[in-house]
Amino acid sequence: MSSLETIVQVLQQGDRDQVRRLVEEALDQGIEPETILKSGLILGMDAVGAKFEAGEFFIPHMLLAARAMHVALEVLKPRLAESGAEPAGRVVLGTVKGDLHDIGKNLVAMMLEGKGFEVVDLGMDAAPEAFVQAIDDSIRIVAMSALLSTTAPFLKETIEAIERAGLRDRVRIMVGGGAVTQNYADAIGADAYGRDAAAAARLAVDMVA
Ligand code: B1M
Repeated sequence: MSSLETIVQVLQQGDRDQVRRLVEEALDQGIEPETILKSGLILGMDAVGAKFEAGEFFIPHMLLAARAMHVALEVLKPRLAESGAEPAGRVVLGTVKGDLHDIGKNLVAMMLEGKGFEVVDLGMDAAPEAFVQAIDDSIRIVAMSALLSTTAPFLKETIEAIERAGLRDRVRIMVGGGAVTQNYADAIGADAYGRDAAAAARLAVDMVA
């Protein structure tokens, strides 16, 4: 089994120490951090999601895998975020109300920081009012993540709250996450849809260019 295939397997078992060791080894072998992320860690999380859907895994399995994923991302963080970029602006980022998935959001934060953005991270379960309150004169972009079909409507509610507060013209709004598509983003009046964290960072750079 290749080292990436082993990461896919061990992440599903939620073994933090093993995952950390395997990610460090993969880096030592010269495997690109983005490859470790996409072909190891994210594939592992997808497998966890598929097993949950099939009734083979339950919430504790997802939590253990998420904890292992957090540890792995800490190892990858310095390598993923190629630093040295000039300050590019400030971004408010959060996972929307009712949604407790933060791994994708954290990845987006890392990639944005790598492009020189300062990220105001509202965490997960961030209410529309929290986004509105975080928008000050320095904020150029509002970025929101939603993983559940039940929480995706809060993307729209947050955009509407920003409109009601008279702030819509001041910021560009980007959305993403498993519950979101380009069509959905267009329908709710977002300015951009990020397919993944790297795309989100590229879009953010374009937005402030
Ligand atoms: Co949940 N969960 N979960 N879960 N969970 C999913 C999302 C699910 C798809 C699993 C499944 O059934 N296949 C399913 C959602 C189905 C749906 O609504 N369509 C689901 C469910 C149903 C639930 C609960 C309702 C289960 C229950 O209680 N019965 C519950 C809801 C809790 C809540 O939020 N209120 C729940 C709970 C949890 C845990 C808390 C146990 C845990 C999260 C822990 C944590 O995040 N700290 C968890 C996990 C781990 C998952 C899976 C297995 C993995 C999520 C993940 O981190 N993926 C997930 C299945 C899956 O996604 N395959 C699942 C890796 C991460 C890198 O991907 O976040 O998609 P992702 O981010 C991607 C892109 O989406 C994008 O960039 C990243 C890649 O570079 N992206 C953006 C994300 N945000 C972006 C923002 C952008 C741009 C791009 O611009 C701003």
